[in-house]
Amino acid sequence: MYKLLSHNDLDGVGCGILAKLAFGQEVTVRYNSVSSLNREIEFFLENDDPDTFLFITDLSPNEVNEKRLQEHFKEFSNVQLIDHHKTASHLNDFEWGTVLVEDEEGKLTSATSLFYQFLVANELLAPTEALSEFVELVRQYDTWEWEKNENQAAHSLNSLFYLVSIDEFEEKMIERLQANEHFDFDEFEKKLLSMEEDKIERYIRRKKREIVQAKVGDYIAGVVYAESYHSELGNELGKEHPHLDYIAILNMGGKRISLRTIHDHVDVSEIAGSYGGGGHQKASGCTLSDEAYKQFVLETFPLEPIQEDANRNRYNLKESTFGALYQNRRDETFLIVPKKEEWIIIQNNEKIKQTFSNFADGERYLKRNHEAWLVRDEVFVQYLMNEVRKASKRE
Ligand SMILES: [Mn+2]
Repeated sequence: MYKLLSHNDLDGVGCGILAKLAFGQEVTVRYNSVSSLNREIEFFLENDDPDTFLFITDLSPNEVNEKRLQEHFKEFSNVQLIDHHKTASHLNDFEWGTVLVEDEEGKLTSATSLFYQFLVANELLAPTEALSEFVELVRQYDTWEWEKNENQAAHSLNSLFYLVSIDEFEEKMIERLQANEHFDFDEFEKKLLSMEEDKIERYIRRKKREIVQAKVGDYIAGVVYAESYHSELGNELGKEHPHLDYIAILNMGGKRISLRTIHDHVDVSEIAGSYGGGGHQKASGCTLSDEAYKQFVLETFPLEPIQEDANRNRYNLKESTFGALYQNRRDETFLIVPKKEEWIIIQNNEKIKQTFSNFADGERYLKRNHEAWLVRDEVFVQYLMNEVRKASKRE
C-alpha cells in the first residue's frame, strides 16, 4: 500500500492525480494545508501499517517530524519526500528527501513535475503526451512561468481547480488523462473559464484601490486584504507599484499572510521565515502571528490607500522632457524633469540634492519617500499657470 500526503493547491493535487494514475486503489491520498501536514505525519506514524510506503509532496515537515520520519525510515526504508521549496532544501540531507528548486537545465521545477519524473524513472507510471502536457501546465502555473510564456491554459487550469471541488477536479482529470491523447478543456469549461477571468479582473481592480504602503523592517511593502486569487493579485499589484519591495496579502479569516514579489533583490521566503513561515524567493507565506499582526494589521490600519497615478493625461506624462508633476497628501508638489544628463526633482520650488540617472529612479524615490502620485492634467495646467504668473511678477 501507498500513502501520499500532499499540498491542497494545484501543484499538490497534481501529485495526487499522478499517484492515483500510478497506483490506483493501492494509494490513499490526503491533501493538507501547510499547517495540517504535521498532524497527518504523526497520525501516519502512529496508526498506519508500517509497511505502507509514504510519499510527501509539495510540503515539508517540522523538525520534530523530520526526526521521527528518519527513525521510521531507518527501520522500514519506505519514505520519499519530493519538494521544490527553497526553504525545504535542508531535507536533501536525508536519504528520503529530494528537494530541487531548479533542474540541471536551469528550469524551475514544481512538485508535480518532480513527482512525474520520479514515477516514470522508477517505472511506476508510463509517460504519455497528455500526461506530459498536464504536468507542464501545472509546472508553468506553479512557477509563474506561464505569464512570461503567455500560456493562458496554465492559468485556466488553476482557475478550474478553484471552481470545482478537489474531488471533482481529481476525477475529471484522471478520466481525461486516461482517455485523451492530448490535454484540453471541454466547451463548457471554456465558457466557465472566460467568465472566471473577467471576475478575477474585476476583483483585482477593486483591490488596486485598497492597497496601502508601509515600511516594514528594511523594506517598503504594499499591504492589502484579500481572501482569493493571491498569486494573481500579488503579481498585478507588484507590477502596478514597482517601487514596492513586496506585496503582503492578508487573509484574516484564514489568519495567514501571502508574500509576493516581482523583484530579484527581495527574498520573500526569508521574510516569511522570520515569522515562522516559508516558501519560494518570489512567493511565500506565513501565519498571522502576534508579531505579524502588529506589523501588518495594527500599524497599517490607519493608513490611506495608495493614490493611483492619473492615467488619462495628454500633457502631464511620465518621462516628459517638460517635466512630470507629482503631488503627495501634504499637498507638496514634485516635478521630475531632465537636466543635462540627469533627472532632477523640484520639491515645491526647490531642487532636492539627490539626482537620478533615469526617470524611473526619480519616480521610485518619490513614491518610496513621499507616496506621491502623478497628478491629473488640470492640476498640471494650474501649476504651470502659477509658475508663469510668478515668473512675470519677477520681471
Ligand atoms: Mn508547489
